[in-house]
Amino acid sequence: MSHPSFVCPDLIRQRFSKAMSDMYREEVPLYGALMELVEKTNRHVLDSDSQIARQLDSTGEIQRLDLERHGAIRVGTAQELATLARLFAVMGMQPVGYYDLTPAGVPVHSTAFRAVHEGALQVSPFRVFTSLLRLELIEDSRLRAFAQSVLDKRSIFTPSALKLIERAEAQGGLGEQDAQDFVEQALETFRWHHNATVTAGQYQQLSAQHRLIADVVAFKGPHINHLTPRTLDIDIVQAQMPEHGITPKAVIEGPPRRQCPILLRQTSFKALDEPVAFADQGDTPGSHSARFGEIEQRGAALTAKGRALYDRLLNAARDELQDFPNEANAARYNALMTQHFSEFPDTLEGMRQQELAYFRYFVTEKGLSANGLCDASLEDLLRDGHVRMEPLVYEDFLPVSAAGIFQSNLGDAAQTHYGVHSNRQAFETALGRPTVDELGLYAETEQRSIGDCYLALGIAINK
Ligand code: OOG
Ligand code: NI
Repeated sequence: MSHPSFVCPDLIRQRFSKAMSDMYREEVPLYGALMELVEKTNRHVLDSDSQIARQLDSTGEIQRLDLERHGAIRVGTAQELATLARLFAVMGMQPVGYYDLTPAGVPVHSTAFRAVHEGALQVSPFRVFTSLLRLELIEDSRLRAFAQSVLDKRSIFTPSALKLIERAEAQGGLGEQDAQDFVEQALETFRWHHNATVTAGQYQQLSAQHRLIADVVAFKGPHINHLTPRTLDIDIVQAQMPEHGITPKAVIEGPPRRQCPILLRQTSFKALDEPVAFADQGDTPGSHSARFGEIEQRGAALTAKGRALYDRLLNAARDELQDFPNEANAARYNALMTQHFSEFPDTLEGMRQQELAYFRYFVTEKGLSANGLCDASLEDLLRDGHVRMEPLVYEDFLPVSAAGIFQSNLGDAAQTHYGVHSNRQAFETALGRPTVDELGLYAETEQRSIGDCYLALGIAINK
């Protein structure tokens, strides 16, 4: 039992997510413009589609929609990653999933820090996609040693943040004043730094190896590189971005548009060129681009079987395209995706019957007033309208999409091929703990909702 005067970690996360959004809005005004466009679109969808409005209302998602966002950061060393895991743990966030981006030519592997229980996600679904640079992929051993020495010298956490993390671990939580200080101090880690820690020449060398390496190594800390609001209709936002002075990437990543959205669809606008001061250049501004904007639309979480089908159809469409999606082939890519995904059932019932997605079940009024249900199966309850279902929201990320988002910001010139294999074990060693299996979390949430229905209807759970 945690101490009664401790602030609930979910509330610390909620406050932190708001503080991060306020900071980013101030630093990157285009993020504010994107937020406004997303809010307007969401209002339009809710006003014009009563079914979506009803669905979001019944799952409670309507209350978290405006709070919902994810961010992304990139770190350079095992120690930075392990300390971040401790910092996020203070806010009730655990590393969920392992994403290897090297097959797509991006020298990082990643996880997403997020809340794991549906109750906690409801308070704040804030997630941070966190990548660890794989320095071992720098071929030039002198440059590798240089990068390592620069990273070893920096400390990305304030002394007070470290103290508060230790206190939270020792006490099992933080009181009100400590929680406020923690949010303020933790925010410092993610702030943009105008001053680079390397000279212009060193920056060029790192950047020539891979632009991402320069982004991680040349600065004081892992600046948040985007914050992504959740939209209810990504195609509308993509189409309207240019009118709002925002240029989107060529294609929307993830599955095509469907009646029943699945997984995650994402689009972004290109990273901005921003002035920075290199260590040897005094006031002569250099420039660096890292920060961009992104929006996402979330759909149903898929089971392992559903995910395998998704991966197969995505690969088939991409194989047929024979190229990375880009401006020139965008229309063909979209057509191929729609064509291949026609094989994926596009009704909730179809997805449930084929066990492609996870669901949450709710007792209906009719169920509550019915008698003699003690022998009913879930099938019976659904058929007779005693229970209804909504898909579980996908709370995670997609490696192919993430690589597409990275690439669109690095420029096509950055397409490198690495011969190495994914190394979850090395990542988890760096992290200091295993990553959580996301499918297990969805399965538990689904089971809990079935258990709640049985309880409400007086059905023995182990029948
Ligand atoms: C992360 C890119 C991936 C997503 O939403 O898939 C990502 C990064 O650029 O650091 O944010
Ligand atoms: Ni993102």
